[in-house]
Formats: sequence, C-alpha cells, structure tokens
Amino acid sequence: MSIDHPINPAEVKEEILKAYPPKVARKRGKQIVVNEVGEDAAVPEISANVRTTPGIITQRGCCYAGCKGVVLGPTRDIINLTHGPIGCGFYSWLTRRNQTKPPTDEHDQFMTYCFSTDMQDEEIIFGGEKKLKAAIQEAYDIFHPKAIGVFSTCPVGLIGDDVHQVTAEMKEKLGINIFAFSCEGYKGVSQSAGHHIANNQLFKHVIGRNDTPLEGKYRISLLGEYNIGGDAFLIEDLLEKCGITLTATFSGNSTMDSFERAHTSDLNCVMCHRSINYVADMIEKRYGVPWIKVNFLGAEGTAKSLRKIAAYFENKELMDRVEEVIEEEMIEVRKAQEEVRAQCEGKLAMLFVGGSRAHHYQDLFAEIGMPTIAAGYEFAHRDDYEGRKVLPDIKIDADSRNIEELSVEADPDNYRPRITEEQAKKYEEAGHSFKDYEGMMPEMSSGTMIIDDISQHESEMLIEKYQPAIFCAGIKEKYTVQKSGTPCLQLHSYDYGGPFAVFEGACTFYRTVDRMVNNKLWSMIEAPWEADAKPEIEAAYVSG
Ligand code: CFM
Repeated sequence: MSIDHPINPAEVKEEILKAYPPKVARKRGKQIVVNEVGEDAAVPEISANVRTTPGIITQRGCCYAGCKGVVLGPTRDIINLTHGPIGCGFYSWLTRRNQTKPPTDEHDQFMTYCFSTDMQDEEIIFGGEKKLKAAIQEAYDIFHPKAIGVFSTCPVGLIGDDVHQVTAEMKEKLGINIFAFSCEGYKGVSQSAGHHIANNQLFKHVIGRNDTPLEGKYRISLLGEYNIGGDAFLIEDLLEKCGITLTATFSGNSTMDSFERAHTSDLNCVMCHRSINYVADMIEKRYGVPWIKVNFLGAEGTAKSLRKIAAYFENKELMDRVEEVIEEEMIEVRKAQEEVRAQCEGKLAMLFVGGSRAHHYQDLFAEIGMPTIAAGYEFAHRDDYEGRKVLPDIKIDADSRNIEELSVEADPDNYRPRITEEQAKKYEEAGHSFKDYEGMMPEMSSGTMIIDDISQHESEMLIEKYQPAIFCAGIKEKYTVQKSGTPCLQLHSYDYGGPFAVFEGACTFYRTVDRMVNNKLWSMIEAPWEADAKPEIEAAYVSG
C-alpha cells in the first residue's frame, strides 16, 4: 500500500536536514525515514533510542518521568515519594490525567497528593538520607499506606544517597512494602529508561507476593494501559461484559494488591509494548504466563483483540459471547462512522506521540477514512517501529547498558505453563501470535514519513509542506501547532476530551476529530503582524 500524495517525501527530508550542521544532519538523517514496505513486512531501518543532540528542541521527558510519572503514577494505594528538590515532584503531579476509582471512600487514594522530600542545599551538600528516612516515617504516620515507593531525581544519584539501603531499613522498621527506584532523570536517553527501571522494581518487589487468583474462568492482565482520561474504565467495562476477569492493569486504575497477584492470570495482554514489555517477558519466564499484543484503540483493533483473547481460551461460550458483544457495539460505531465520514475522508493526519500511541491511533483515523501521512515516536526503540523481528540486530549502546537487565528463571514452585505446545501451535496456525509486536512501520503506507524524536523545527516544516488537517502531539507542541492554523489533538492527556478506548471511545474520537478538522476557526487564525503589515517594532542598524 502506497500513499497517494503529490509531495515528494525525500525532498521534504532533504529540506529539513538543510537547517542542520553536517554532523547533526547525518545523525538526524538516520532518524527521518521515508517508509517503504516490502515483502514480509520488511521496512527500512530507523535509528531510535539514541541521545538527542543538545540544542535541538525535543519533546522527550526524563527517566524519572517514565518511572514515577508513567508506570507507578496511576496506582492509587502506594505513596509515591519523590526524593529530590520540590520541582520534580510538583511538575510530575497530576499532569497526565490519570484517573482512578476506589470502590469506597474508605479505600486509600493517594494520587491527588504530591509527596516529596523537598531537598534543600543542605542535603545536596551533606546528603539526603536522613531527610528521606524522616519523610518515609512521616508519610507512614499520617497515612498508614500499604506501600511506599521512593523515586530518585538527578541530584540523588549525583551525591550518592543510598535510597535502596534507606528503604530496606524502613521496610524492616515499619513492616510495609517500601522500595526505591534509581530512576535519576539523566539515566538513559529518555523516559524509556524509566519504564525499564520501574518494570524491574515492580517485578523484584511486588509481583508474586500473593498467589491467590481472582475468581473467574478467563483471567487476564492488561499491561501498558494507564487510564489516561478514563480509557481503562471503558476497557474494564467491556471485558466484564464479555465475562473476562481482569486480574491487574499495569497500571491504570490499579492497586498494589492487583500487582501482587498479577502472576496468577492465565494470559497477559500488552497494549503499550514500549513501556511494559519487560514485565510481560519476566512474568512469562518466571511463572509461565504467555503474552499477546492487543490494541483497544479503534473499533477494529478492539474486536480483533477480543477475538484473540477468546481464541486463546478455546472456549465456545466465550467466543460466542465476544461475537455478541462486538455485534452489539458495532451498531453505534457504524452510526458514528457514517456521521463523520463524508466530512473527514481523505484529510491528512500526523501523529507524533510517545512510544505507542502514534501507532495505535492511526487505526482510529483510518476508520473514518483519514490517512496518516507522517508519524513518529518520541522515545520508542527500533522494535516499536520495525517490529520485534529486529530485536536481535539492535545494538546495545552505553546508555542502554546502564539499565539493569534482570536475569529471570522459572520459579521452582510457581512456574506453570498455561498452555501446551500443541495448543500454542494451534493458536498460531489460526493466525494469532504470542510474544510479538509487528511495529508501526509495516502497517503504514509506503511513501509516508517516519520521524523519531521529532524536533520543533521538523514539525513546523512538516506542517508547512503537507498542511495536515490535524496534528496529534502533546502539550509542548500544542500551541505552536495551533498558531500555524492546524488543530492539535493532545494524545497524552486528551485535554478535556476522551476517553477514546474501545467501541464507545472510538465513537467519541470520530466525533471529536470531525469537530476539529471541520472547524473554520483554524483557518481564521492570523497573527497581528500578519494582519497589519507594518512591523510593531522598527529598528535600524547604526554604523559605528
Ligand atoms: Fe506507552 Fe503511555 Fe505511550 Fe508511554 Fe508517555 Fe502516556 Fe505517551 Mo505521554 S506509557 S509510550 S511514556 S502509551 S505518558 S500513557 S501518552 S508519552 S504514547
């Protein structure tokens, strides 16, 4: 499949690179790729998960953000304590629109609080361990939580506070689960490093502590769904409707208890591959739970994912129920598609988001006839672009080597293969696959542009050249995109909209996009200096 557009993407690439000094242009040249899908879903190689050149305005976040903000943030009954100056805690507080629903007011809900040790100059000079201990004690005395997680910010690593020693001591003293993350902001090249560190510590300190499974015939866990704008609530409802029991979600609307028994599920379903594939692999190795890739964004993806889950359990009753639910839900979906299609069809979308959404949301656009002309991740790795088949070819550089790789073996008591080899073969013969993610590029048309870690300059050039109908990104890009007269849909938080998951959310998405791309307001945007050609400030060179 090739995209039909008069602009030559190779020329756009060349023009983008012209603005850079030669060395930078060479580096960026490997991260800007014109897609070409060949046989067996072969795609060109893209450079990813590499350092951003200083001076380039990137949209990336830091390792601490990936660990504390992304993976642990949406869990309501752990106290997430930031060890560092107050800014890190404050700026990672409630910025992702994670939502959670404790069953009653009596249940712990700490997500609305911001906990920090508020390091001062004195601790930077003489060490912050004493203050950290006191903060853990204080949090415990006031809230009596089940667990406390301590997150290291940059200065903690630089001065060498031993957060693991302090948390081990306090765990012993207080008798609750307390553990720390060495997720200093500077580790790795982006928030992706923080995901890995979070995965490791959850696996070491939490998963596997409760062997009692939830009641239910078809037990699954959902990995890589963070309940942005309420997405996880819709997924939970849908699974319940199908009769599927959700043991744990990493980590939207989640609790420590659900993590502790996550290994008792019979199947792990991975939404965001980038942020949580490590946990999926480790649970499989230690406990024998296989994982499959799912996508609950887009009506077709949702239907496909439900069918994949049902096929795994090989149960006629479940398969029938899933078909019934799909049929029922698709009535409204078709209606919504019909409503917007004529006005949306053929309009171009661009998506530059994180490490999975730039891919998943393309399905939603495709469902209303909008092709994606350019897309990219901020911090994903080559496997998220090209598919897991390239894993053996990925070179491990010094930045990745910095992150601990846990060596995991089968648990002598708790390892239990969930299906036989024969069953696995049958499943694969039916067209499903385990432990696989095909990546974004094979599913995009040839001739589209793929840009890793896009910069401000590059986004502006793309908008100027292609004039897309909509640009999906985050808060950092939003206003410059809008000032160019292009609507910007925030896919990290949905601003005030959403949720967009499953069938119900898909209908909301179609209607939201229709309103955005067909709103005349954007074409009326004119800066004051454009309306009045006279410059507001006049100056002249004075010769010396
Ligand atoms: Fe996964 Fe995410 Fe994403 Fe991500 Fe993120 Fe996010 Fe994202 Mo913002 S875990 S990679 S680190 S789906 S916070 S919920 S929206 S960049 S595309």
